[in-house]
Order: sequence, then C-alpha cells, then structure tokens
Amino acid sequence: MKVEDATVITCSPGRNYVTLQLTGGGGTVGLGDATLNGRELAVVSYLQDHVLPTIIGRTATNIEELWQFLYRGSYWRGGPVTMTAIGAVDMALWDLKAKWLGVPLYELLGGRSRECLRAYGHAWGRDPAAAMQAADDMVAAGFSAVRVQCGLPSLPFAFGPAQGNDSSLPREEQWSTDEYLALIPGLFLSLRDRYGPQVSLLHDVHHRLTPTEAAWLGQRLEPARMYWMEDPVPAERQESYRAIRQRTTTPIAVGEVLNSVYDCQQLIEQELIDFIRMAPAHGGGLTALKKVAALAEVHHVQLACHGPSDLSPISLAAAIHCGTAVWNTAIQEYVPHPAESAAVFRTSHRLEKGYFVAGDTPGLGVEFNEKAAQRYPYKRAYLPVLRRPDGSVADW
Ligand code: EZ4
Ligand code: CO
Repeated sequence: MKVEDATVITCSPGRNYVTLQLTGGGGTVGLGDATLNGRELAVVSYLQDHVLPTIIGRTATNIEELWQFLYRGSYWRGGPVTMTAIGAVDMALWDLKAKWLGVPLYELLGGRSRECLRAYGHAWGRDPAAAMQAADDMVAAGFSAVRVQCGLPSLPFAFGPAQGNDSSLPREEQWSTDEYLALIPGLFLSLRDRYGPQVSLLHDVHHRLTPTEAAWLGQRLEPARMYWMEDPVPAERQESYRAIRQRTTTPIAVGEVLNSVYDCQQLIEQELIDFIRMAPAHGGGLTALKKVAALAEVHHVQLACHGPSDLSPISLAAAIHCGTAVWNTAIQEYVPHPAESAAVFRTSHRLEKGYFVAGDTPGLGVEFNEKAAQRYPYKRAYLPVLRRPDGSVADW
C-alpha cells in the first residue's frame, strides 16, 4: 500500500487543532495529530512545504523506514516543530496500517497489557476550599486520581482556566513563589486527610520553581504521599533533578515539552524521575514513544502521556492505544475537549469510572469530519506569559 495523498487541515472547534490525513491505496485514510499549541502554523508549513511531497508514493506500511527517512533524512533533527510533524505522519501511518489490517491499533503495538487504562482528571479552584470542592467533584465522577491546582490569595487565577478568549496576543499573568509555597503543602495535607489512601493526588508545578524550592516542596508533600509532583523545574538542565531527587521521596513526573528519546535519556538512565510524560504527537510518534517506553521500563520509569485539551482527540486515542499495549504505562491525563470538537472528531474509546477503554474499531478509532472542521476556522492564539512581582519573565 502506497501513500497516495496527504492533506493538512487546521480548525478551531473551541481551540486550534492541526490534523494530518494520509490516504493510502484503496482509499483508506490514516489520521495524525499535528497540533503544537501556539505554534500551529509552523508545523503546518513543515509538513506541507517540506515533508508531504517526499512521502507521496512511498510504501505506507514500512513505518520504521519512513520514520528514519524523515528523522535522519532532514539532516536537521529534533525540536518541537520537527518532531510534531514527524509524530503526525507516524501516527497517521500506524492508523492507516491498522485499518488496512482491520485491527485496533493496540494489536500492532503488542496487544493488550491491561483491560483498561487508569485516567486522572483535573481539579482547579480559586482558593483551597474551591480546589477541594473541585477535587470532590472529580472523585464523585469516578476518578481515583486527581490533579489539583489552586489560585493564590493575591492571584486567584493562578494556574486557572483562560480568562476570556481573546489571546490573539499572549496574555500576561503574575506569579508569586512565596504565596505558592505557603499554600500548597497545606492544601495537599488536607486532601489526604479528606480522602484517606483511596485517591491518588497529583500536582503540576509547571516549571515554576528552583531545584532548592522544589526539594523543599517535595519534602513538605511527603506526608500527603503524592502520586507525583510534575515539572518542578524546567528540564533543559536535567542534572538539576538530582538535587531534588536526593532530597525528597515525592515522585517526579517530567516530559511534556520533550521531543525525543535523547531529550529524556539522562532523566531516565540516571533514574532522576518516576514518570515520563511525552505525548505521542510531540515525541515523534508511536514509533519513537515505544522506544522511550522500553528504555524507561529498564529504569523503573513509567509512561504517563501528556493529555491536555490542546492536543486533539486523535492524540488522546493514540495515547490510549499505546497505554493499553505498553506494560509500563501508569496513567493517562484526561482533560475534556471543547464541546464543539465532538462534531469534528468522533472517537470510539470510552471513559468508564475513571478508566479509559480503547475502541475496538480498526486503527485509532477516530473519524474526522472535514466538512464540520470547515465551520471552525483557525484563529491565532497563544499560551500565556508569566511575570514575577518585579516584572521579569518567569517560566509559565
Ligand atoms: O501547559 O498543554 O500537564 N499539562 C500541562 C498543560 C500544558 C499545555 C501546553 O500547551 O501542563 O496544561
Ligand atoms: Co503539565
């Protein structure tokens, strides 16, 4: 089966998504998610101008060969734009091949390691009382694992949902490490008291601390027995994780901004983290993620793919198939997609009592409605930018 046609569609059903459609012989269509939040059109151009002309006519079922052709053949390697483009092609090739063979994608990834994949939901509140109420709601909805984020006394929307939709330029937010560190340990000790051992508690620090601050926080969170503390510091300098690691037993999750096995090699090989969070799209696809997971398995690191609503339902389906097959998968992040996106992406996986069940339809089990997508044109949008009290830029 050859790749006969390839198209990239941008749409914004509640938020921007970039979708790659690869058509193989016989008219079978494979889908890939090429969404890179805030830099969408760079990936569109990378695909349309540079990648797609080179794959038309090639054998679609030789996925590894095509991956190496795109990765090594470009000479310039790595980084989010390149790897998201390769990730989208790779995802679409796996979808296409599984549809061609008539099997759900997890069958090609080794078959089932588990019946279903544990999910964690998000809870957010302007203050600790509201955050606890939001966490209660997720537990009542059946989740056994919840990520809890909270506003700060003078910054009630810290970590919160977008305020208004006009982000045609980056919105600027304020940050206070002092208020944050004063509030978070108490919130999680209260949550642990409230739930006992039944609920796994997660928290995303979102790259906002120094290694010393992160070690301090990790120590104070130990009595709450966290499931993980995510992205405590930026990961460009991975050696810094050793300072956190050596001073706290709070588990650490990193990886949503990493794009290749080399990006996470030190973190995994030196056992500086407990969970690797690369997403199939941003990590160069399932071909690459399988290799990351294999390296991680040797080092007691578990896979827990990034699953925000700024990746499309195609990415979520890919993560669910991957997590169903890959043994050392721990959990899958779940954030509902905007209501409008249901008309564009029809999925076959299900969320049942806090667990994902992979669809049994061939491939990823997602149908993309191009006509519906046209009703939601792309709109330029950005992630926020964060500033410290003195006005200098911080990591958002
Ligand atoms: O900030 O997906 O764990 N989830 C996150 C996300 C990321 C966004 C970036 O586009 O940290 O909310
Ligand atoms: Co995160």
